[in-house]
Amino acid sequence: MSDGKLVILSDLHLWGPEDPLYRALLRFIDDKLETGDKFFIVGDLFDLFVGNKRVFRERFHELIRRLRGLGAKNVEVFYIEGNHDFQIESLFDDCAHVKIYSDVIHFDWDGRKFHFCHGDRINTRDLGYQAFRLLTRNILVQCLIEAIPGGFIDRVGGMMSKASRGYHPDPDERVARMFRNYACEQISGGYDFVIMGHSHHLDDMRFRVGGHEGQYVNCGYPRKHRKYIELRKGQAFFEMKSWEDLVIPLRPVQKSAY
Ligand SMILES: [Mn+2]
Repeated sequence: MSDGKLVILSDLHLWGPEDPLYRALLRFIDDKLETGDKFFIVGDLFDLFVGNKRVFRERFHELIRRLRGLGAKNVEVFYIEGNHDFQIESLFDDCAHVKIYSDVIHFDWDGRKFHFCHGDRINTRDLGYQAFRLLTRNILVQCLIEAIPGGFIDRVGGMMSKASRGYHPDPDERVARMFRNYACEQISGGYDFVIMGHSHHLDDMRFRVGGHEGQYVNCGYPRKHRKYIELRKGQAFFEMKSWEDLVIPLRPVQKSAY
């Protein structure tokens, strides 16, 4: 019997039902999540899911059904949109147990303070991306995304996603440092835990600021690192756990895409 735990995943970049990681995630949801758990998806669950479009709903219907079904198990789902999956809030409109966030989650649990965000706003030097984010989160463009046929978004987004894979071959140290600095700032501001994704850099660090110790975790790129993050009630820090049944051959095309 579980007291309820926090389970964290991000950056799966699922590309479809044939993706072995997709099958593994369905098993993960069935096996690892128990009554009272809170399941946090910290962005980029999908390699492409923009707008609540039928083409994406159909492609990922089994996963959507699983997430919807978690309500019956009393598992809450907190979904932070990433830069590959956004404007999806209406997908779970009718599910009280699934909450979608477009930016940061400030969360209190078991007497501790948590700061969750995908992390795509941290690298402010990536001006191209910051402009893209500003553009896509603009109300006019949002209306446009509503109106554009899903098939078109799928084609253009699919091409952009492939291009970004070549563009960011590997997570770089400089970006990892920016994320750690950001986490440290949040911890000095009073947070006990900072949880992010996006950088694809597996991280587990503790910062002590003026007698207050906090932890920064990032589950990296599960396709490569095969980790997820968990915190049980009463546990002092998050634990990086191995995703035992996740054996996925890394193909060049799946290399990395923030
Ligand atoms: Mn990302």
